[in-house]
Amino acid sequence: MKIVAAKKILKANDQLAAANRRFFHQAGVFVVNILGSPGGGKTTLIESLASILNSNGAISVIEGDLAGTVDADRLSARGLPVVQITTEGACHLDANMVAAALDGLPLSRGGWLFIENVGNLVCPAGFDLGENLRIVILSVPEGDDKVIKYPTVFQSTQAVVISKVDLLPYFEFQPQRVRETLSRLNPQASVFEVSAKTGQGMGELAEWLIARRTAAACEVAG
Ligand SMILES: Nc1nc2c(ncn2[C@@H]2O[C@H](COP(=O)(O)OP(=O)(O)OP(=O)(O)O)[C@@H](O)[C@H]2O)c(=O)[nH]1
Ligand SMILES: [Mg+2]
Repeated sequence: MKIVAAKKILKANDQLAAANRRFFHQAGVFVVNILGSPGGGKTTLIESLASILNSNGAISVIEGDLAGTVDADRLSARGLPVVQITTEGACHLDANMVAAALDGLPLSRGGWLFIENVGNLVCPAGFDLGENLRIVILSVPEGDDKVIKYPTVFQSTQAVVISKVDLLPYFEFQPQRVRETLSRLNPQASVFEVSAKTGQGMGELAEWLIARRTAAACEVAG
């Protein structure tokens, strides 16, 4: 019987992710991997960020879904260059899929690549795609206990975006609980409270992304 250890698969993924990272660096593109549950607001966040960041570099998108092209069609209708990866059942993107999607995707020096991962709070956590940073979205209707229940993904991220805060009056979600749990689990992570519907907090998130991109460019130059 042949047994392939998960560790080996992850090691192979890490090598491909490193190659992606070199490619992105040479192309001068800043890459953001967006994780979160199904329906948490990933595509809506990309739409909102695209309208705020468009004067700060061109934006391209890779969309990951099990099936269909709904999200890619949405973003394409807004004029964004987008490639859809249909994973055909796989619950996460991997570095190999991203490398394949890059063929034919226009990328601009000084621009952004947003990767919308498959909606899932578990599987995507262990797969580096070669991104500069990760964002995990936690929407208000999901509940403020998700950081406790799904620690791996929240440990792996540079920022947690509490989304749909316009719905806070209707749910027993306390952002402070998320902040407290994160302060023990991943104290380095930045936390944002946003509503892509009303625009609340979106400017702050965009400013943070721009600052992270500038810091990454300085690190390379230094
Ligand atoms: N009230 C409110 N609704 C939102 C907000 N952001 C997204 N939504 C709604 O939440 C639903 C899901 O949003 P999407 O952006 O499609 O979520 P997603 O994470 O991309 O979903 P999948 O790709 O299917 O995993 C849609 O009906 C959105 O209109 C928000 O800030 N406030
Ligand atoms: Mg989506």
